[in-house]
Amino acid sequence: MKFVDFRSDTVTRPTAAMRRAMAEAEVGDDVYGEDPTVNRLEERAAVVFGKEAALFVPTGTMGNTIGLKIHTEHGQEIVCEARAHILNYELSMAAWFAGCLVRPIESPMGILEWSQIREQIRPVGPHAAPTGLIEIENTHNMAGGTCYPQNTIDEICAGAHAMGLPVHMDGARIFNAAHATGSTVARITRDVDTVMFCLSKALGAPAGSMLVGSRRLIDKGRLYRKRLGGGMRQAGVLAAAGLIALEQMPARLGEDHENAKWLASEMATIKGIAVESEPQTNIVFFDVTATGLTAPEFSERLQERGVLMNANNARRVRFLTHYDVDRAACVTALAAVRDTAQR
Ligand code: TLP
Repeated sequence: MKFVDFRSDTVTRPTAAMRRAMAEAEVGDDVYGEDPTVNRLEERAAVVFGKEAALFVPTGTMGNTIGLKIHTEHGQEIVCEARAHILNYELSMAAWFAGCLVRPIESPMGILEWSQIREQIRPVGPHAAPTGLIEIENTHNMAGGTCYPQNTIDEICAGAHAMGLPVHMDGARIFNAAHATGSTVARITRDVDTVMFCLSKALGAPAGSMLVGSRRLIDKGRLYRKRLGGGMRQAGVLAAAGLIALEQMPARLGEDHENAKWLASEMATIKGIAVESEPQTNIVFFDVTATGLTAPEFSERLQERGVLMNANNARRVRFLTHYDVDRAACVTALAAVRDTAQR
């Protein structure tokens, strides 16, 4: 059976242009700093984000792991939203590598306000662990691809910096945020100290993420990348695809957002399906409880109809749009969801 795959935007396969660039990539040993394609990708990422330097890492998880580590000391706290990827989907790496405790704050749309964060910053004293870092996720995956308003980011950064605290952004899908808010990634991240973004999600590269920030922090991060086993040698074959992801793919994200909106709005008319919120970008959650099925059962039945969407818990199913699922794939998915809900 041929499947249409809405499980994640991580499932995209490299485009023909990416495969060509990979085959032709000029390479060297990146641990010696001698891979010209990796160097070009790092320079371009820094320019695109308006920051001093960037570091190519194999995964978003490694980018966040290094990002958290370079700002903190063991025994500190990291403030983030309760459904943050760093807290729930990275095998407790904040504790494992940075030696920090995460202080989560619940927010229905995944977006934190400075006032909420301010309340969770622990006073220095003999009892509380000191806060070492503020982390925000943009777009917020588990809240359904929601975007931070610019003034909220600016307020968080201003408030944090006034207290001597750095801000790290998990911007795995920051280009989706830029597209949806009509902004640029440079403006969105102007005041954050570091940002991690993924080449391998909506931008379609086969692998790779970037950590971007000041030269001092990125130089420090490079050593942690090596410690974590992320010194990849002739990584230019991957960076070549990453360059295409960075330069060419952001322009087409509107198509994914339109497809997500279309599919979500059509699904909302199906009895038993409760779409959680109108999509801002390419991530949608829907509750299937009223169909009488659990989310894993619903997901399994979709699979029998050639459609892949994963259950996130007992009640909610997630789908993501990306360049490997066009409108025709959305039509197929809609029919499968309708059929499954109505049986
Ligand atoms: N997200 C994956 C899964 O891990 C859930 C997905 O399918 O959405 N930050 C955010 C916001 C992410 O969504 C992800 C991956 C990461 C970091 C980690 O990136 P990778 O998978 O490259 O380590």
